[in-house]
Amino acid sequence: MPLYREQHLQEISRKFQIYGQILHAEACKIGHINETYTATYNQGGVLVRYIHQKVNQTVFKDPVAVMENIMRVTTHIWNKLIAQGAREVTRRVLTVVPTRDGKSFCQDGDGEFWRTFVFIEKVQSFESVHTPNQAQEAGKAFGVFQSQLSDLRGPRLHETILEFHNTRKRFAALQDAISEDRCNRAASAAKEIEFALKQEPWIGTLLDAHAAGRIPERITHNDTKFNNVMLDWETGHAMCVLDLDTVMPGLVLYDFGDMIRTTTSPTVEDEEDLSKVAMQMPMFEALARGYVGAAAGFLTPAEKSYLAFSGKLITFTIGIRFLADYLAGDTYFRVHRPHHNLDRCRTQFKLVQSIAEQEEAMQKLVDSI
Ligand code: GN1
Ligand code: MG
Repeated sequence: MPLYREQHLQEISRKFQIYGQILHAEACKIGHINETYTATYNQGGVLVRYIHQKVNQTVFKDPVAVMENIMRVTTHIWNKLIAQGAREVTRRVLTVVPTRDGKSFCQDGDGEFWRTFVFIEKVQSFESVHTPNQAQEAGKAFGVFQSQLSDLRGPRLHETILEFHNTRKRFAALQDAISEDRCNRAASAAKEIEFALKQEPWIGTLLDAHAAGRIPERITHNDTKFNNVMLDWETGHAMCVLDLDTVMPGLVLYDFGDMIRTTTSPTVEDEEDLSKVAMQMPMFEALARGYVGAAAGFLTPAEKSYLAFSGKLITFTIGIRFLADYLAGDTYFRVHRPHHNLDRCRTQFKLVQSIAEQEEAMQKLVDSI
């Protein structure tokens, strides 16, 4: 990390209620949106780590609302775990470290928002799934998370990104990006554009089911990527889910769909060898068993009937977001190589096809659980 960053981070760190001396910090490369650092402190002679994170305000226009949601959600889960007599609570739910004046975030001289979390030790996350057991743990972790929040009282959580998973809106944004073709990239994505536009007939399925009152709004995570699940080093059990910026009102299907997207193919999100990208039934079975088992207390038959479909829908939705961002010049998702967003889009579309081919069998399996 460049020195000026380290100095800046030292200043930031002093604003939080951390009673140790910062030794060093490393940038964490995971995540396409926020800037994240792992910082090591000497606290009473013991090395203790914290996460410092700068919120991307281009994406999150109202960071105060984001932090209000996060505080309500983490406090609720924390209280629940304590009441259950759970051990290692700070490894089971994210813990926000307050600033010295008791706030959940601070602002630096440039108006940037920073927050700090307790670093969870002896866990790891993965960019792709290696075993059905991991898929099952992911399903269980997000099912438990939704279940823990099913009795959160008080006002509706803030919608921190409006219409986040609204596929019709995302589709319209793609159409705009195609007609603008700001970077003259449409020709290089002609096949992907053609594929995307052909899918229009089914993109509103969940929006319509919700509007007709068939599926309810709940509190959902909305970014249930496998790499947001922390698995214990020793047991392999899911300990905690991360990245709570988009916890807000949503459909459980959006969460399950993103789990299908990120746990059922053995590949990473930007895999370039498309022959490797495929929805694998044993992974899906494990995922569905983990999720349905944990969500059984609240999941309705109508919600269950869309579980397989949700994988196709969310994978498609993220695919068109990558495509639209590619066409617009990579302004939203951080990229690490030329055409990165196009590669990501291709991987998603290959997976959409693979899910579509197996959708019926996937739903049959869900129905049997
Ligand atoms: C972004 O924060 P990160 O990188 O996990 C994005 C998600 C996408 C994901 C695709 C706020 O998540 O919606 O599914 O990239 N988050 C936001 O990898 O847009
Ligand atoms: Mg995220």
